[in-house]
Amino acid sequence: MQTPSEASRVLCAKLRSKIMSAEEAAGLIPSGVNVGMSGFTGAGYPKAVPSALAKRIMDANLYGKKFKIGVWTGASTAPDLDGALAMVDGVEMRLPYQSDPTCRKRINAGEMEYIDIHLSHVAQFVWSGFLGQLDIAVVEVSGILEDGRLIPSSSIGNNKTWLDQADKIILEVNSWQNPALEGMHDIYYGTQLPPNRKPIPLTLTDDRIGEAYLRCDPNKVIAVVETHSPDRNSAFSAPDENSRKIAGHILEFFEHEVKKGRLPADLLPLQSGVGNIANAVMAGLNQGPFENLTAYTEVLQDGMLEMIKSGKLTCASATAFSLSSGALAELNADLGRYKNNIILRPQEISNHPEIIRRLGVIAMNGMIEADIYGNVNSTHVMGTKIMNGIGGSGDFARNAYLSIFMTPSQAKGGEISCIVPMASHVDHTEHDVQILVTEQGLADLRGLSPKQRAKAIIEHCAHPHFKPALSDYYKRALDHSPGKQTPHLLEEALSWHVRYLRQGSM
Ligand code: 0RQ
Repeated sequence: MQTPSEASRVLCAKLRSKIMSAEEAAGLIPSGVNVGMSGFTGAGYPKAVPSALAKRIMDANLYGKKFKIGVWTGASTAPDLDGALAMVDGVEMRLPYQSDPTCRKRINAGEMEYIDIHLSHVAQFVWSGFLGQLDIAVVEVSGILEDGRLIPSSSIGNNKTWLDQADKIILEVNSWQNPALEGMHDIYYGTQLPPNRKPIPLTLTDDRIGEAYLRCDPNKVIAVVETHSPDRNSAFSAPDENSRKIAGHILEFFEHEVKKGRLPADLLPLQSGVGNIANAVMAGLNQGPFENLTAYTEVLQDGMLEMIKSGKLTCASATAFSLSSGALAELNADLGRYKNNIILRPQEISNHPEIIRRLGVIAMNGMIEADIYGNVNSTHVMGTKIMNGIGGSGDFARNAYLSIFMTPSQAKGGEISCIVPMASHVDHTEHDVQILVTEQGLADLRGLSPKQRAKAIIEHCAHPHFKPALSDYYKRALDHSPGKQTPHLLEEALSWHVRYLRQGSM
């Protein structure tokens, strides 16, 4: 046990008595358990216990002992969690999302099991027992109140569920996190399982429907670890030519929809995926004509912060931050001001289908490839290798008012066409994809049949280098396909991928 420092943020006497080192806390996690860790896109993940556990696993391995755990999180974490545990081959099962290079390598080598789950599904899967027992929660918080309630950190993710469902709890109290985070969160405790489920009373992006603190049974807490470490930064490059063109097509489309009366002048709540293209769209909106915008999304990136600063975005609801070091420093320097505009919620609420449908969210997400009919692959390179995971893209795409997917038209220096005859893996079916955008243009697929979609996608989205071959495939499919609803030449449909795997070019 350790004595708390004078500036300790652990104000609850019962929990103060459980303060110990990360190594001691890691010693309480045995092999074979399922551990629910905090963390979402590099924000609010535990900074000390996972690394200490990785060290312990490495020591066990040296003595020839197998030591593996199940790791459940909100979404992606950081090298000192996913990276450290994957490095020592300490993860038996990973869910529901990762973006770590070492983790990805293990998964694609068949050394780590991975379940890629819609982020809104995770909590209810655990409440319902679909994933087995959650043994231990390891959750970062930014403080503990005298009565034992927890001040959440820079992400909420699945923390409410982990604290509620786990048999035992380890808390990391990170004094690096800004104390002004207190009051920014909205934790809704009204969710029920069917048949007792009630409507979620959230009708506007900035509605607060819950509490500012996480509840926690102090009797379940087996360790409290004090840390002082920054969140992982998400580096962003300045928008490149392609990202700017994609953003331009989307802005033009919004203006057209407003003119047609299909979108209000202040648009509808925006959801934006992670990555440079998403950030470029936000940068475009920040320069554009739209005012009084709101965001109902899962991660808050640099672009959205800029829009809050400029006054274009009046409210952003999310479950986590995902900021570059510069933006993070800026946020922390003035968090009190941003607090009026930002609400962090549990991911089962930030990504809830009922709310996304009710608010009429405009969903904008990245993709790996789309086929000529608009089926989208967000997760698997060449159909078999995982990149990251579906994340929240499916929660938003299926339930959005407008579902937009975007990508440069080519990858790997032009060797790969991101528009292919048949998607090598499908995360979002043609039914969930309304608008496709590349730097070449935008295909509005609403109200089009599969054959009409194919023509629009090839014409507006394909790169000129691949357009003739795609048109030729489609024409021959139209002539020779046994069914004319969604024409394909099955023996040829995936030949582009096979060619790339064999020759390094599609
Ligand atoms: O590879 O890293 O080796 O250079 O894929 O591609 O163009 O940098 O795009 O960073 O926006 O990521 C779909 C992966 C796009 C992301 C995906 C290669 C390319 C590069 C990355 P390198 P870019 P982005 C909310 C929503 C699912 C989760 C989601 C994603 C790398 O958007 O993970 O939407 N989405 N969540 O070279 C082979 C192709 C390729 C390709 C690109 N057709 N074939 N490789 N690449 N296209 C957030 C959360 O859920 C938390």
